[in-house]
Amino acid sequence: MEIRYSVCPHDCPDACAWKVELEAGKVVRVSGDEAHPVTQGIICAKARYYPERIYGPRRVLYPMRRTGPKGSGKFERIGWDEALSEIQARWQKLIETYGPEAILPYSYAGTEGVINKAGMDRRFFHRLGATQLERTICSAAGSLGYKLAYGELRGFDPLDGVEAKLIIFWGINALETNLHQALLADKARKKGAKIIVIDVHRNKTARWADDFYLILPGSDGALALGIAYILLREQWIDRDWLERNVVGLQAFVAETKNYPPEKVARLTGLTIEQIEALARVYALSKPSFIRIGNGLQHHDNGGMNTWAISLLPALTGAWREVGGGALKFNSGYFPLNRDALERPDLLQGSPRQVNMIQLGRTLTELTPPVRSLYVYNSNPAAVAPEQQLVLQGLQREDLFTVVHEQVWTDTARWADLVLPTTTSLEHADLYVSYWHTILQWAEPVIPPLGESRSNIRVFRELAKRMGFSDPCFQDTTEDMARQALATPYWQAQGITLERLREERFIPLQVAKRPFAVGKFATPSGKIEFKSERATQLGLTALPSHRPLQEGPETSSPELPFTLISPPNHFFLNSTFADIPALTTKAGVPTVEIHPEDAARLGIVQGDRVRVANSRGQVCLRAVVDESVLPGVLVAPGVWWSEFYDEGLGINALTSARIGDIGQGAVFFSNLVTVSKA
Ligand SMILES: Nc1nc2c(c(=O)[nH]1)N[C@H]1C(S)=C(S)[C@@H](COP(=O)(O)OP(=O)(O)OC[C@H]3O[C@@H](n4cnc5c(=O)[nH]c(N)nc54)[C@H](O)[C@@H]3O)O[C@H]1N2
Ligand SMILES: Nc1nc2c(c(=O)[nH]1)N[C@H]1C(S)=C(S)[C@@H](COP(=O)(O)OP(=O)(O)OC[C@H]3O[C@@H](n4cnc5c(=O)[nH]c(N)nc54)[C@H](O)[C@@H]3O)O[C@H]1N2
Ligand SMILES: [Mo]
Repeated sequence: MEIRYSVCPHDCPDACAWKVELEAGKVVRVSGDEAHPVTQGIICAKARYYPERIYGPRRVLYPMRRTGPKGSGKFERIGWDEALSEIQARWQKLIETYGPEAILPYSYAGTEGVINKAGMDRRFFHRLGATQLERTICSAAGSLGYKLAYGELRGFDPLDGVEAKLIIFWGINALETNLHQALLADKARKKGAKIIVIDVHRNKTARWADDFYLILPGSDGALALGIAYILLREQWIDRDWLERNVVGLQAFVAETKNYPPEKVARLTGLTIEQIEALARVYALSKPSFIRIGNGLQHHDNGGMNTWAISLLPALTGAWREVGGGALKFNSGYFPLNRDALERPDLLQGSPRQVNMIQLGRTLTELTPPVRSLYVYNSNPAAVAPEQQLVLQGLQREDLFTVVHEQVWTDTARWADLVLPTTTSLEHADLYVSYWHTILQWAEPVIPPLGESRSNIRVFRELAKRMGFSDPCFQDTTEDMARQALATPYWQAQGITLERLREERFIPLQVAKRPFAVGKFATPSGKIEFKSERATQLGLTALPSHRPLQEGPETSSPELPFTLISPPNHFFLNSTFADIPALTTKAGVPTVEIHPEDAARLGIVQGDRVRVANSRGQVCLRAVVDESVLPGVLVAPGVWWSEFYDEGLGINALTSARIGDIGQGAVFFSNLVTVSKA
């Protein structure tokens, strides 16, 4: 038995430190590293199945070439040399005939390892001049909304949150999506803190909280403004702090007059008493913090609503105290030298850009067409909206698709070439978190399985074949880690690769009260209650409630339900949905429906129901429960297509429409009908 250490690479805020047990050179157990200040020996239910992920039957082990029709699943094993030569030959021909924009890279955060997520790949596609991908599928709108207020994406160190006396989980299902935030909140609760959840779904976090506010989708901005109305009416604000730190307050105060409790009750589905109680407990508990989630911003008005919520801790002066304020993301604390990693200077000219959310439209409608798609770190056949269009695109015989994957995903099935990649236990990488503030480094724990090769290695080899001579295309992982760490930012002073190797994880220097003395990265240098930038982005200059394009205020007898499809407890986006032990625990794809709606439609518990709109239809099992409001449906999880009765997944129903700011996704602003199947 041998013990080694690693880091969980998945797209999750917790970025856990792993203890990995090996027997005869094989990984037999993955658990939490007790020494890591945030992980504290605890990891989620998913990661514990890592040995099955590494050694499971779904693992891609060799380069494979398609032999049958697209999507038939017929492939033959080929060598790396052959695979890389084929890519080079086909791309060179495409470039000669159509130019490099005929090629589209498609990736997201399959790994959060800095080097394998966005490094050599970016250099390669910059130099190639390929069509550029706007990577906005996850959190673009909310991140920009938060930045409208504070200018950058940082809050406080979550470890300091244990000092709080009130914690609001707003549009975040922390118990399932940010486990260690829930564990820290529990510590605060033991010291007397109260936990409140504001959500459209009585999820696990809501059931565990002290108080729960079940609101209508897309009504968060109205609720935040309604709370502000009461804080101002009662003078529960920190005048002195506000005077020094914010701009636009007067105009904001006038705007909140449009959000009296009666109106906010109508918009949110809450009672006036509930809104009054929420404002009171928020104002009078100190310190208080709001953990702002990703769920609430997957809407047409997600950027605006995040901005509105972000302003509440400024009104009460919550930032004055340790553990007070807000936490959206902390990516802004990691001062890596991204330019050195990604080398945007290699880009000549300005290739066209396409939004990753609109992959389906891109593959079926864009002219001149994309003729080759290179997918890595993502499973778009499952996760991207307008799934029918995505699949239609992937079926195109004239599209040369390469998928670099660890496992045989839905997307891999449609590829011309499938290339095997290493897992994080088989390659080295540097890890940041978008929530905690600890930098980590992991060495490989086992050799690569089969013939798998890491992202950095494959892009290095492709660069060589394409004749790219810039020395940066020969950089190793270690070279790139050093380049990333060579930054002038004070938070990273003294952090070297050598130290990281020695210590595995190093906390950044983060102020205890980061915004106590205001110096904000906004245009005005203050927290912006009124924002010029917002108007440039197409919003109103002051936060306001805007109805969803597809939501409760626009529903009709033809499309009466707003469908929410948040992450599943047992999967990480679509990752892990291939592990039998986890899919068994997860059961089958379900949809939660309010008892009144179910009764009206003659639907009972466990019925097969058809959820549909103009984009597609999906068969799900009904769960009749007051976990949702009337008119709202919740279908948790992005499953692989084989788990859905008719093969189409939840994203057959979601729109590739772009949200209010940041070109973000509107996964949860979707109207549907439901009927017994
Ligand atoms: N187990 C697990 N963990 C994960 C993931 C996973 O797939 N599985 N995915 C990871 C990724 S990539 C991300 S981005 C994060 C996301 O994690 P979170 O930040 O928790 O976001 P979601 O789970 O998308 O949504 C959170 C909650 O918002 C609710 N919601 C939807 N619409 C609204 C609304 O209009 N208002 C309010 N107040 N609430 C609303 C949803 O019902 C859900 O309960 O989780 C990460 N962690
Ligand atoms: N309906 C609905 N759809 C959603 C969401 C939702 O809540 N509801 N959530 C959205 C959100 S927030 C997000 S972030 C996206 C996430 O969408 P994706 O980024 O596509 O996430 P995953 O489904 O986890 O797919 C990641 C893939 O990367 C692969 N991978 C992991 N490590 C490596 C590596 O080192 N190299 C290579 N080449 N591949 C690797 C994994 O095997 C996995 O198949 O989904 C979005 N889609
Ligand atoms: Mo995400």
